[in-house]
Amino acid sequence: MRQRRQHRTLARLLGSLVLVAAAGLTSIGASAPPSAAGAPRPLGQIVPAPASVTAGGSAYTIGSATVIRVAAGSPETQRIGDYLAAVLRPSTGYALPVTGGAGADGIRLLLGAGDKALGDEGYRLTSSNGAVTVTANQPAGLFHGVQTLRQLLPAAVEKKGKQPGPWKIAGGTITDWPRYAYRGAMLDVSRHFFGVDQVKRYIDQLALYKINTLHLHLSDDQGWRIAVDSWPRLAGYGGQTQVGGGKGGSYTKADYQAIIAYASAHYLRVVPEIDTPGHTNAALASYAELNCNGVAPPLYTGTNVGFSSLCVAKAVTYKFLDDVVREIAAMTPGPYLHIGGDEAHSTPHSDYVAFMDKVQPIVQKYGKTVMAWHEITGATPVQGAIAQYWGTLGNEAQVAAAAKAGTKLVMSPANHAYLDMKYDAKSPLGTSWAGYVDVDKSYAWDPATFVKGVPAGAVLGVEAPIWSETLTNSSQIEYMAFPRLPGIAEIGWSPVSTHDWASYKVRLAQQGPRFTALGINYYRSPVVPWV
Ligand code: TNX
Repeated sequence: MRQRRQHRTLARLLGSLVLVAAAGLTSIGASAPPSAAGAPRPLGQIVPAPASVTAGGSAYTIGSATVIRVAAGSPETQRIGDYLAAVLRPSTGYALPVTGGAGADGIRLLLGAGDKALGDEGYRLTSSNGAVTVTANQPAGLFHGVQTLRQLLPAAVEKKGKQPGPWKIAGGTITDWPRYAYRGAMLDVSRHFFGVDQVKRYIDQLALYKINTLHLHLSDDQGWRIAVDSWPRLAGYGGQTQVGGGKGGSYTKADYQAIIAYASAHYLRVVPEIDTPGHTNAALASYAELNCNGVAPPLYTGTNVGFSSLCVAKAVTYKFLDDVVREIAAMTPGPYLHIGGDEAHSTPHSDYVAFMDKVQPIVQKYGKTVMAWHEITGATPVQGAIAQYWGTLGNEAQVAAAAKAGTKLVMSPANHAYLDMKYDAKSPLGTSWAGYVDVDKSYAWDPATFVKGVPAGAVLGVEAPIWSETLTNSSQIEYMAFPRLPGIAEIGWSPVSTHDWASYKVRLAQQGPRFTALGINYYRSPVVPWV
């Protein structure tokens, strides 16, 4: 608070040249007067909050003569330029040619920022009357800078038909990079199946908020969702239904690769999850030999958890997992492969430990880093393993001990980060086992300190999972994810010094018209002062 007040004084002293570093943002956010018609949005009024903002100088106005300049000879930069043009052309009505020709004017997307602090995902955006220039060390940084540029324009820029404008970007400089390297969202495609187009739609939305990881929960009791050539009945039989008895579905290998390609083009890595040894009824139903008693159970369409287990004692279990991991690892360019490990209530503890001792090396054998839910810390995580924390209390000594011993954590505390929790008692969708999670609550936590005794350096990042027991279509996913997802994205991206509900809720409120323009179905939470 004190720091914030100092920044406000500084801002006053400097008049129109407002220097805002980290915490200073909050003063601008909360106290900025509503901008006059046609005035640009104040620099920094975006989600996630940028690391540093220096506002001042004249605005840039996108006009009929504006060109998008990309680094010559960089097809990837060209692609990012085309992506930006595809956003801007319909609403502005301008031609906005993308060119490799150098020039000091227009919207410039340039590689080679030469600034180590920006890392692989950071960027610098400088705006003045002559040009808007985004520079970054890597294409991922340019892509994130392009998301910032979108948000600096009026919300109507996201509409599909021509809008009046003007299209101004306030003068100044944003220098921005992420707090955490892992900023994820998980989609449960098992309880209800979501097709490739639905996943792509979610990827589009995740990219807006600089999320860089899509975790796909590809198997559970209710459905196996990915083709495995060596075990064809997994998808062919185990994928044919879902919660409630509907038709289910599964991804062909081509489908999965299409999702990965689309995710990569939006600078998201895909983390495939095959949940083991529990949450495996779909697999057990598909192959009788995977069951200890040799009898395949029926397919399951309810919502109970903890009743199924792979047969830890049988050799075929590990042949099965070796095949599955090999085929999925071969299709997955990202470094992680998630083996679940949660809620294995039907697996005796000693079996669970023995199972994890056998399965983790399989993941490593195929060149992937083991990821698992935090129950893995009750077994023996291999060197380099990542535990995904989904607890609510933050007092799990076992998790802290593992983190001290080198296991990295991805933080998804269910009472803050689970997007399938009901907002309140009136929410028509979702569950409430971790309590109601309204938008303020979902934002009210710090990944670095949530679990007592975890060294700050052990936290790799954050993830917002969305479990789909109650969700059947994109509109319902969006209603649960928005507006909580942008808050989790901010917790993952922005410096902790910017973390402040009072200013965040003002910036979030401004996202409302943007959600609408993008056709995103969102919950009008009463805790947000929507504009
Ligand atoms: C717990 S949290 C689960 C899932 C459920 C979810 C519902 C975790 C790792 N497992 O099986 O879908 O609760 O919120």
